[in-house]
Amino acid sequence: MTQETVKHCKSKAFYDEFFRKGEGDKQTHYCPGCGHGIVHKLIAEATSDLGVNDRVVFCSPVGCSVFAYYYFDYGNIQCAHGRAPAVATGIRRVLDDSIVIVYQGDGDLAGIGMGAIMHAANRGENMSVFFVNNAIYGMTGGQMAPTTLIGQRTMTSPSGRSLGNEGFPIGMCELMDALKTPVYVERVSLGDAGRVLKARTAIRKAVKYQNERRGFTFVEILSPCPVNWKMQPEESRRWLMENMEPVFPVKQFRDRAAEAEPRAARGDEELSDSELLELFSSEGDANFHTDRTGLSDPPDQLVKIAGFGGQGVMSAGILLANCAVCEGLNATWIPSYGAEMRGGTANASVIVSASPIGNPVVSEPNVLIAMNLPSLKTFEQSVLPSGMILVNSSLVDSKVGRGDVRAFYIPATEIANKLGSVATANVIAMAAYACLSGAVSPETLKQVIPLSIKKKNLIEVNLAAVDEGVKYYKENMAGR
Ligand SMILES: Cc1ncc(C[n+]2csc(CCOP(=O)(O)OP(=O)(O)O)c2C)c(N)n1
Ligand code: SF4
Repeated sequence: MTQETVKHCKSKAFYDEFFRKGEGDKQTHYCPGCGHGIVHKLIAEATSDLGVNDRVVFCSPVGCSVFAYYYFDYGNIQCAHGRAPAVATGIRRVLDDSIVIVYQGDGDLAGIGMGAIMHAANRGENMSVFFVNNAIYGMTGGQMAPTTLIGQRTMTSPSGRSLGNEGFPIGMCELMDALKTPVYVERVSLGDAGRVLKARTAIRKAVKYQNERRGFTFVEILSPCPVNWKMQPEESRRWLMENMEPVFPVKQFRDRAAEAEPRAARGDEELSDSELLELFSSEGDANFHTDRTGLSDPPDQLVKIAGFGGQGVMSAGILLANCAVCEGLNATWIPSYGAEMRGGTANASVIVSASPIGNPVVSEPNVLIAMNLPSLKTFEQSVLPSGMILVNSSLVDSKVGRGDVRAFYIPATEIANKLGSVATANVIAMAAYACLSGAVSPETLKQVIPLSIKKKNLIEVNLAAVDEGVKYYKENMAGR
């Protein structure tokens, strides 16, 4: 009788070697007896066996598994605490072929990230979530988590979690099961070898269903944290089975994969550029492109438009971005609001470029449009040398202090008042900027305004504001 050889080998999803800084550079960073390592292994085996390793984007949490990227030969994104499901949503929707793995602890998922996970589940995002529940905040030294058991002692519940003060531990699978959308929800345990095998099956299913585009899958894994539970590894396994499992029943809550229609590939739902513009404009008919034939591409415009709330800096930014898109350029716009609803400071960052834009953040603008004094003071020093600063001189009585930038002044609020609508100061400044920079043409501004402005009775005055801005440019700035 020949004896079958059992060969244990490293999953292809793991790096051949991992390097950590300092002492212990060849050991994993997990404590002896920790469950994270086992979960890593089960995930690695699942993706390897399904042949999807090169498509995996692993969304790491903040928690002990923050360093997951040391071990996996996957794409990895380190997500802000609790936000992995939101990050994963973005990845999954943009990289249609990706396999997105969300890996979170109980503090991360059920504490700070409760909103993100519930909404991702409710939307039915096609992703696999692995929720490692060790009933405590491991990384930060053992504080109480949403899943800490009644009576369990932690750093922040030294006399034990109390029902009266902190309520019951939260059952995440039970919450998932209350939603209509998730396709697969199961709770497993790492209490002993048999349970680990069941966890293996559950993890495989979750990845497989995602690969088949079935929808949202959620596996909660009850996992020991011997160090913060202040136990030896073996004792922690027993404690897990005897104390955690009665509170968090180990079972399959649902498996609706067979009935779930595979999600459509991304291309089927995509909108065309003109449909997108239509969607974001008030009226609709945005199906035009200004002809840039014969015009050279403008240099990249990194624009900061700043003023107080109510001055229309956000809408000026949107206007500029829409104009750029209509001219066949690329554009991004991101708002930044002060805490006040009105009267506070606000600024919009806009990038206009003939090339694809990788990062919409404008920390060093080459154009600053300062609609009030605090904006000039805040952003003047951030402008790149040789950049441009356009100041609303109606509200800013000081001059630009820097000698290495081009400074222009326009009494935008005064001109707007003469037109009968102070709210058009933003458009007047924008028209002057368009002339100064050549980034977009004033004609495009006039085409986009009727689409951007919701109140129809304000269209005429805003079109007149473009003319006024151009006029002021010609009379006072041209040729400088
Ligand atoms: C915004 C923010 N708040 C708080 C923290 C501190 N913090 C780091 S990890 C963590 C909790 C980790 O616990 P858990 O998610 O259960 O993972 P574990 O370490 O047990 O695997 C907290 C509160 C942080 N890094 N960022
Ligand atoms: S503190 Fe707990 S969860 Fe973190 S590595 Fe150690 S045993 Fe694992």
